[in-house]
Amino acid sequence: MKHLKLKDPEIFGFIGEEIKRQTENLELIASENFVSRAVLEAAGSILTNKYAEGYPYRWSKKTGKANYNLYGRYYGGCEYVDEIEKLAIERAKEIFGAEHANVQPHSGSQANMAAYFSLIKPGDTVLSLELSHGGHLTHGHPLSFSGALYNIVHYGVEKETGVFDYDKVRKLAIETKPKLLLAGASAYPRSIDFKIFREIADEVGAFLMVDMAHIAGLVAAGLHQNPVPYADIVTSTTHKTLRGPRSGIILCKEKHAQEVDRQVFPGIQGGPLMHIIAAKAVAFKEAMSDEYKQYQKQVIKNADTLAKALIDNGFKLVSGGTDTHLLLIDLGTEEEGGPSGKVMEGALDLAAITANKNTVPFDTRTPFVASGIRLGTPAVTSRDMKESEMVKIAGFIREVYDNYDNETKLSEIKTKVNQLCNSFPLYDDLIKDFE
Ligand code: DSN
Repeated sequence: MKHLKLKDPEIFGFIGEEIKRQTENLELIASENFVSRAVLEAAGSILTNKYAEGYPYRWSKKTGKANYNLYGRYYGGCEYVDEIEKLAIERAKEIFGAEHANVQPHSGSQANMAAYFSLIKPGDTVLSLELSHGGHLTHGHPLSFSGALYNIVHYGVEKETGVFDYDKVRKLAIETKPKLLLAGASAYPRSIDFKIFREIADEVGAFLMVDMAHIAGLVAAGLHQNPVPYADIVTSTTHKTLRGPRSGIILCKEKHAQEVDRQVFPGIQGGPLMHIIAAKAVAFKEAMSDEYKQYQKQVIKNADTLAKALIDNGFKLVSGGTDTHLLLIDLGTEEEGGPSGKVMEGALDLAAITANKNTVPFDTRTPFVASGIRLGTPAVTSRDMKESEMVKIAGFIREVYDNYDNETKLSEIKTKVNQLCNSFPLYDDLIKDFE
């Protein structure tokens, strides 16, 4: 980092502060993770200099297939980035058993936009999970392109159980006849049965799209049902459980492949981020290893242990626990007293615990205040924390809850949290650049 330090000490300084924050604080945001040094090196490489609009193949008019022997770029000098993108594509296909992979989406939102544009037309009906029940902005929120362009109908979870009643989803699908049924969530702690979603889609003649952003790493390790065999199109981010760089990906059936490619480029995006595609390829290689499978098993074990320990500490969890990497504390209504999600998030921050406020199903507070805290174990597991640390973390969270308006106490908890983090080193050699 010597060049950055010299040329731009302000940015250098803030990166230094951020690395300190990431290493000394307890990262419990369910959608965040720590990438490997190899992924980081690829993401920070000279590949950022290269324009490569197009694809490392062309769709052959004769066979209707993608042909790696036909030049598909709009710029010269792509011979090496072609090889990189091909590796990313082939590895993604192998991991998830997909017929086609587009590794160019810059983000999950852009992947979702390309999926919608490939399958349906503005004004068509989409049936998806309500945001406050665990869905996502791009699954039809009025402020997102998805809500603005399509006729959105939502299904939700059951008040008593916090999980889907698939029969109710089916009934709603029969009543509303969506063109697109969307499965996938950003705050749903339980596993999802994509086979049932496929059956419902078939019953009403809808396409099935799955956004597996949160669970992609678990799917890659064979620890969650794989949506790829069931869905027309599967989208994902690559930086959550999957532990790659901040980006997106689309997997689909061959019959949708050309249209998906067209929608990503030139439909939505321009030049692909080749440094990030290289980092995705590296992450995909890591995802094929035994070590990665062990890591994902530990993510789930840790989430389960954290859930049980939180319950032992008196917390209520949406759906009573988790099957995945994610859990959702229900802090109760305003009338019941206690901190809101917003207040609890702030108190956790003061204790060096990073998490996010989240609405819970049937929340009576606004999303900006919210009645829940969403937690996840991918990041703490990447720094090698195990079950005994999860029990300690649940204890810290209880202490924060009991002292949410006591800054002195929160500062004492912070010291203990920092100590715990310091005994699980992260990016040690990188930190040296900033000392
Ligand atoms: N913002 C992501 C999450 O935290 O789940 C979803 O895009």
